[in-house]
Amino acid sequence: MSNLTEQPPAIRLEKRPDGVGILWFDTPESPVNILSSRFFGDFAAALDGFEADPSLRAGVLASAKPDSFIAGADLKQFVGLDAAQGTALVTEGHRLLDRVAASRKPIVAAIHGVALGGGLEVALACHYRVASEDPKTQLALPEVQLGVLPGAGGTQRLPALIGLAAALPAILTGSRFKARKALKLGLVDHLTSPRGIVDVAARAALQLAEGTLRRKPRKPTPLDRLAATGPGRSFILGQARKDVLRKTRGLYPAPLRILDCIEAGQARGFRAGATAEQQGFGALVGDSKGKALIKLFLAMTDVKKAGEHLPPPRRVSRLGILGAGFMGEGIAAVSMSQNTVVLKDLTPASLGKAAKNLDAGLAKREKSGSLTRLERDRQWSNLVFSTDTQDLAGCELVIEAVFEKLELKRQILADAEAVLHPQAVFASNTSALPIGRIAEGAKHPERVLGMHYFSPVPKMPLLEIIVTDQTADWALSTALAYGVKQGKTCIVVKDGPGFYTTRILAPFVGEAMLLLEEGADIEALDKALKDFGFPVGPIALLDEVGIDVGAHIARDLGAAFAERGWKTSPAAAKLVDAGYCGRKNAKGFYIYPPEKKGKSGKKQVNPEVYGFFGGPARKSFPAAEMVDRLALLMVNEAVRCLEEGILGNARDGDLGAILGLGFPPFTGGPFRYVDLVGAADVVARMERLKTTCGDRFTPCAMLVEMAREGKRFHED
Ligand code: T1G
Repeated sequence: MSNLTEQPPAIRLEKRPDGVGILWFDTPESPVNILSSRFFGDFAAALDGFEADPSLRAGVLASAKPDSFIAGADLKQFVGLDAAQGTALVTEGHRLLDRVAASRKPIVAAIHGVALGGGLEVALACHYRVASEDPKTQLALPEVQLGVLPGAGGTQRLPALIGLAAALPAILTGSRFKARKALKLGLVDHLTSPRGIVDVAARAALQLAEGTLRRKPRKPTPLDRLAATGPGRSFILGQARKDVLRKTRGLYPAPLRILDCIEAGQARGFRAGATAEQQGFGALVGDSKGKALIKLFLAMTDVKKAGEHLPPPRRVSRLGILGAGFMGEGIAAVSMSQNTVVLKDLTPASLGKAAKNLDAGLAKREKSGSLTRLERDRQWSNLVFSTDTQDLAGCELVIEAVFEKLELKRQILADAEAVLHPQAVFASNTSALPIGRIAEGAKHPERVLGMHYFSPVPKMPLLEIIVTDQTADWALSTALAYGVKQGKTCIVVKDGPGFYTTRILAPFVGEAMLLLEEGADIEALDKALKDFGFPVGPIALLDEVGIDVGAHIARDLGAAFAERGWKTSPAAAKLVDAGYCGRKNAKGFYIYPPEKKGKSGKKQVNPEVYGFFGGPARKSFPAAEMVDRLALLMVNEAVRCLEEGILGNARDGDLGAILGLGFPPFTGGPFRYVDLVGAADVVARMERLKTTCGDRFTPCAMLVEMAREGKRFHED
């Protein structure tokens, strides 16, 4: 990385003979344009040149990067900021963009590729926006997902441009808009092809300067008319606030701050809104929750490079998937855009069901405009449905997703090895069976590893890749590269009972069972963990995953870790014997009312299950105790996985727990949580529980050492 003085400016001004000045964004030494503090100086200088030059009548903001406009503010810079520094940074951003907005010479944004966060705010300050009709072009204000808010005018300019009703969900969810949708919303004014976009923008800029082009006013919607009245506006903002509190349980300050900014601007004008934004941004970027979410994003991009030290991956042009059940079908859904997918199962019936669901998924995406008809047909034509193992020939990667039976998986591997090239990778999607045991007897154990996806596969971002001490680096490299291509965040862990994710989830769910045995109430228990920040309570989670799966894992892992005082409630096994598998057979801890208009009604506790936990009489437990008993067991087991080398580093541990198991993202994950509250505090709370609940709350050696020496898992 050369030092700043040697680097070329991040923005340069090109003066065209037609009187248009092109301001080219080109962040040095970065694949994407990012708005760092250095950017401000360069932008101001370029604007000075543009404004001062009488030969220039209009301007265009464009990116010199191949496929991205601007990816927003420099998130790496945010990590070290306190509240005052955060406010100062965005106040300078406001000053710059106010210059753009106030420029007497019209400035047009030429948007090809992503325009995210501050990148979209730069475009919002312009007088006209031209975008390329290309799948790479995506516009969004994703700041809320990072625990902050749009700090460069977005909370004011977006509602002004597309109306309050359309802007609220866009800013409160951070959802991305493709070009056609952006045009429909009035977020951009004109679509064109990527190639000539700068010339099209230049022409528009000159027409604006000559007054021969005006932005077409957006046709107000009924909600816009409602929002145009004081009472209507308060109603809309009030509803939005209720919605945010219901969804976030008040655990995420950013969306509430966003509403404060919008309200201030709507009620007292742009300047008041802008000031609220600058203060709000500072408060959020200085807060531990904002920092944890920004570090989570940086960890997710960082882990993409995890395979750099490995041999080059084999390109996968043909993927085999064994088992067309819910998981197999989901893996096909995230792979069929990449290459040929051979989905194999025993019977045409099970293949037919998967085919129907995959086709319905494609149709839904075409209907939502996220997929063209052409692209839909292309992906469908990549699917091969087969009952013949011979069709696996030529696959560079095969993933099995059949029932969790060791003997069955070994047989499947043997059958596949009979037709696969020795350099083809065989992966198991088992969630707990040790990979080494599946590979016993394999002709080429070096090609065997685990690729543990999470349900539902298209939605869950994590892929846990498990290696045995025999797995070859080329096999790992191939699986890792393919997981990233599927859009997954991949962590690599060592083989062992339950690997990392299932191993830390088992004591968490196991403790919930023990609490029910001690008389805890199902709803109170689930509510306590959701109030702590988990998206789903442990009992509802067990109903979703399957009580049979939970009982299976509890038995296997219980045996593996019994010597450490792991205590397993026999109730789950008894429930399974009595036919309770959870939501999948509508016989579980909750009763789920039938869906109405695609919406599922409020579930009710199934009182029958209390018969397996000492009867209907329940007693209340302090929420904090229930949270500690479950969350601290998960945290302790996570640290133990690092101690034993199952995990390579704390970053992967945090990613795995958040993206795979829903550990509260605003804590940063189990390791950052320990850093946040202090290892000494965690050890003290565990020691207290050990005296009342038993040895399973013995803090692991690494945690005790961290507490003794005041160490942290993360330097930043
Ligand atoms: N800041 C710093 N680095 C960034 C960055 C950013 N905003 N975006 C990307 N990078 C780096 C990334 O770390 C990696 O670096 C390299 O670029 C390639 O990224 C004031 C407050 C743009 C869609 O949330 O979604 O603006 O590892 O591997 O898969 O209101 O990155 O090579 O050293 O991800 O092609 C809002 C975040 C900021 C967008 C590209 N912006 N970025 O994806 O490549 S908040 C975002 C992305 C803000 C203002 C506020 C993606 C991408 P390295 P990559 P990719």
